[in-house]
Amino acid sequence: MPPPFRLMRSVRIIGTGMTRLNPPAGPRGHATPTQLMQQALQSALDSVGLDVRDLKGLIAIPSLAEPHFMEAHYLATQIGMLPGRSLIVRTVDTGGAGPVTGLLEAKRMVQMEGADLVAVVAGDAVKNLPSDEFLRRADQTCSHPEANLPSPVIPHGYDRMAQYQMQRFGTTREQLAMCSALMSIMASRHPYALTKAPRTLADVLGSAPVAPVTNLLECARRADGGAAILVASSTFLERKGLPRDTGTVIIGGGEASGPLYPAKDPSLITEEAFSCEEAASIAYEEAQVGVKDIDFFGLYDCYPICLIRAVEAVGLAPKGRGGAYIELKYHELLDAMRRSDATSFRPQDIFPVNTHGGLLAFGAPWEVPAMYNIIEAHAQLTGTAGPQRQVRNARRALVYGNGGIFSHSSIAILSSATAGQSAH
Ligand code: MLC
Repeated sequence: MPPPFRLMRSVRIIGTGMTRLNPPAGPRGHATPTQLMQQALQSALDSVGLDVRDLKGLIAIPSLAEPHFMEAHYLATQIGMLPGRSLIVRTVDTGGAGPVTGLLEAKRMVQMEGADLVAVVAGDAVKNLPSDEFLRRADQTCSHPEANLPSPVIPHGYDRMAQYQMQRFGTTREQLAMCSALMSIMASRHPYALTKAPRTLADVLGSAPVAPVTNLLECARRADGGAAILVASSTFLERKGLPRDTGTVIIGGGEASGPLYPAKDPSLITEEAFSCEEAASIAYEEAQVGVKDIDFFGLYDCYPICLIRAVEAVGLAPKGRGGAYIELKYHELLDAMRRSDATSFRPQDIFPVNTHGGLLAFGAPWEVPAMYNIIEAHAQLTGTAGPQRQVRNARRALVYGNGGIFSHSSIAILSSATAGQSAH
């Protein structure tokens, strides 16, 4: 007799795991990216009492410190998931957008390929690469004679986009720097964040120059770390006897692509170079929600211009006004900080964005950090972010990953299992 037909009601994140950032060296030295991936995956599986043998799919994001041919196959073989039957593993490379692309791909694998439990895993150890080796590898990624970007190539690439924003929309140098100060306030409230104390605008503007309008404290904070998320169908939950309201539901997603490197000069850059707005509109449309329905935003912020373009793309600020919006929120936060004590200060009420501190302040292990946006969103939607960071009544979240230099944007919209969206 065929098994009874069961409607798959939703696809959801059911567990997350992460290593500490910059974990101390063990007896055999610092953990490799593969070891960080394995530790994070194990902690995600442990969080819901599952085992590697429960996995039907695996998506891995390649690392910079120790890249492997077919990263997902390498990892799946290492952990004993392969060889096996009816398993599917894939490597996803959309740069820093990888974790969100991976999340959306995992949803498709659950819906279309019958893989009812899929892990998305990333890990890297770029902090422990010597600076010159890190730069040699990082410079190669987006370098091209046509782009004419000096080393460090990536900071200079984003700097050029920031100069475009300043020339075209009047964004100020201070507004760019405020992004870093804002993120440091958020990070100071997360126990795992590398940045432990808020920094001032003067700290940011006084840090070492890296490119014409970019200083050291405005660069993604290089780190080692691993992170993993588990994506499952509602039927998997039923089969395993897990509660029906476990996790957060993936209710929509969108992706869009831009060029790998910017035009030679800020005056030659056009709006098509940014892919975030398009990805956001696709995601909103699929989820049938708008910006007002979102309670928490996990926005990619490798450099200030990325955060400024993100607040515009998701609709928190009109086009061209992202810098002004950041300035407003920065001053509101400073006022609230002055007026309150450590327990009554709730920055998340004013700015429910990156409550963990983002790439600028939490820490950025190369292509891993969008994982932290997803993990923080999951914590917010399951009400487990803790009193320092919890957004009140968080029901829906938007997470954004960006790869290259605005070269790929992936956005997912998540809903708490109790927000009445389980029909998606
Ligand atoms: C660096 N430091 C910071 C910081 N950035 N501290 C606080 N906040 C930040 N945001 C600290 C470091 O921890 C270190 O302190 C010190 O400053 C020097 O940093 P460094 O990295 O060791 O210096 P150096 O080797 O000279 O390199 C500087 C740099 C490099 C700016 C060239 O850090 C860099 O390239 N960073 C950006 C990395 C990057 O581009 N990531 C990808 C983003 S793009 P201490 O105490 O530890 O010595 C993206 C898209 C994609 O995300 O697809 O990937």
